Amino acid sequence: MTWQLQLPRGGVLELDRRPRVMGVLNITPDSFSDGGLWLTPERAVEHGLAMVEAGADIIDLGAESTRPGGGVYGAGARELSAAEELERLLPVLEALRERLDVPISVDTRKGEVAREALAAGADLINDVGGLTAPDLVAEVAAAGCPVVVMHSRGELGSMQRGIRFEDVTREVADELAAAMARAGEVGVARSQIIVDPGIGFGKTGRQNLELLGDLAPLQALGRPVLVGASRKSFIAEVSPATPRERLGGSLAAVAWAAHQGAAMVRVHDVMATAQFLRLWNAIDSAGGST
Ligand code: HH2
Repeated sequence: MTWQLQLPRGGVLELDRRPRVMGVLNITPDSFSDGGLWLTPERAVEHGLAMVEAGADIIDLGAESTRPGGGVYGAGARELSAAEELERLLPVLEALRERLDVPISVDTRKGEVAREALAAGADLINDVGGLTAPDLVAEVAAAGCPVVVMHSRGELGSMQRGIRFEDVTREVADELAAAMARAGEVGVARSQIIVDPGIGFGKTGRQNLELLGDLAPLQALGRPVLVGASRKSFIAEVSPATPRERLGGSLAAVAWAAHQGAAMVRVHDVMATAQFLRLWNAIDSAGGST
């Protein structure tokens, strides 16, 4: 199975069931694992270039943390105005665009930020709101760009409280299907959508594990699947560790994603993940029967 997503600047993002590496670049003071590290534009650009050098196929740029509140992450992230988000984002995006050929995705929940980012050379929009914000959906439809539709329920500030799923894999897939259908009605082409189960967004640790262990209902939607489990706290629930000590657990999640044919993994540790996947693929090509 291969997918060809049309990029707004021309060209195609080709995906298949061997995961591409999406490197996380958070230009935020408050992200849970790398907040504050790449806050100056110079350091952010340097880190973006280094991730591509280390094997990233795509860079995901985020200027607003989406850390959920009400649970393991304390009070959660502070919500930014579109102007504040753009002020952080644009200098880094513009500098990276000049120097990078790989697709650049922008992680935002705001239509205005999506519009300005696409005008400044972003290739796709990563929406952790799951296409629920009408202004963002309208911008994505107007641009015709690829979009990551991540599953989440409720508001970031409260989504870790009162979590209820009867059958998490089935319900996440059904809710993503409904989001795609709603977006389709206002002009977002299904052929431009990447789906994401939203690991850590309004789910318990156990539910995150169940989602990672069974991507089949998501694959059945017929769209490429992106998995973002890197350094998340459910890893520490199984094996206690600080965010930066969670590489082993993050790679276990990448292994399960690769085994089930995910098209992309969103990670902080690009070099280790790229090496892991190269070996995975080499063993597979040599006749491994996983
Ligand atoms: N997770 C985070 C942010 N954006 N986007 C997608 N598509 N999938 C994810 O799983 C996902 C995401 C949270 O991780 P991070 O960016 O490291 O932290 P923060 O939100 O605190 O900036």
